Amino acid sequence: MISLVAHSFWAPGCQGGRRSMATIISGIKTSKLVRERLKMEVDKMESHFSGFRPSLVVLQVGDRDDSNLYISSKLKAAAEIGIDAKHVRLPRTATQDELLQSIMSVNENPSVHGLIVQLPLDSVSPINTELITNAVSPEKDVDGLSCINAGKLSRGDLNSCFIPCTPSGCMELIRQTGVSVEGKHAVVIGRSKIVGAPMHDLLLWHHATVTSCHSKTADLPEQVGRADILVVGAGRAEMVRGEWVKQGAVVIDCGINYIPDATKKSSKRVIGDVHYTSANQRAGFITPVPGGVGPMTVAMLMENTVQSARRFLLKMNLS
Ligand code: NAP
Ligand code: LUD
Repeated sequence: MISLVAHSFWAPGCQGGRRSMATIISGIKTSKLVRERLKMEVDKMESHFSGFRPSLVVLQVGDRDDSNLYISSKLKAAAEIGIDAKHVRLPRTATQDELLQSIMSVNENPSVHGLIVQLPLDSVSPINTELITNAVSPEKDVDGLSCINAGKLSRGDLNSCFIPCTPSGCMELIRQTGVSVEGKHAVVIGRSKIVGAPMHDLLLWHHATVTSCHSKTADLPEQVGRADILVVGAGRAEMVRGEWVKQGAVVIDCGINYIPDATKKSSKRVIGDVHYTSANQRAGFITPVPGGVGPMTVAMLMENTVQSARRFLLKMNLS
């Protein structure tokens, strides 16, 4: 395995002398490696199966700035790899029935292998998000958010499901550290369907002992202090303080929080859920924000789409 972790410098000024800072796990480098590998595979598919390409549809309702940014990264990655990606945007006035109709038409189109509905839905009419994520055919659910895929993951049936992209990207980053997950104590902060819950399941089935924390957890600093591997997805800017972190831990920060910054052209910048500078002095490995988990989410969506295309070829008896 090629290690893409970058050793940072020694920090002066700590009491008792110099203290080692954490090794930074680069999501930019790791995601590039994944995308390069996928491009080679897609090139092969194309030449073996007369122009066949994996295909992805990204459905969006409305026009949120953050969704627009994430979707444009997904379309760019797809184009580079050779995945045929289509962006379908419904207006904010779209109804639940209209969105369901769009999903059904993609479900029924055999030339599309992957379908995601970018969340949150930016709609003026009431839409049941759970109903929407479950309307996506499980065979095309490359976000892994349907009950069928989530259920398989929770039972450890990892090879027959789609694993949600952010937790899958986190596992890839943990793999980069060379730290084995088996037998470790992992702590996950957050229990959402897209980050925390599937992250718990993935770590569990990679044989960690897992503690799930959430907004009602009474003793968060204490729980964090027990983690050999810490994954944070709470949506609370810099909530996890460096002092809580166990010396040498692997710290994976999924948080994406926009804060005002007058020095930026956009007047804002993005920070994580972990207080990076203090955690950097305790952790063994740490992901930055930006440049950590975010680019991996995009790369793992590409991975799932190629996997879906692979399964399609197998089903057609073509591969
Ligand atoms: P979410 O649906 O709002 O879930 C947040 C979770 O964190 C909930 O389970 C909540 O607990 C828990 N939580 C909130 N405040 C807490 C606190 N003070 N202490 C302990 N737990 C707390 O958010 P999400 O969709 O999972 O996203 C989480 C973060 O990850 C956000 O910053 C989001 O932008 C980011 N994200 C990043 C990526 C990426 O690719 N980098 C992908 C997805 C999400 P309860 O269940 O009790 O409410
Ligand atoms: N909905 C996602 N909603 C939001 N950051 C993403 C994301 C790329 N159905 C569905 O794409 O997987 C999803 N499926 N999500 N997200 C968040 C979540 C969804 C978040 C960040 C990034 C995708 C990303 O590339 C960069 C980084 O962290 O370096 C740039 C961050 C910035 O704003 O500058």
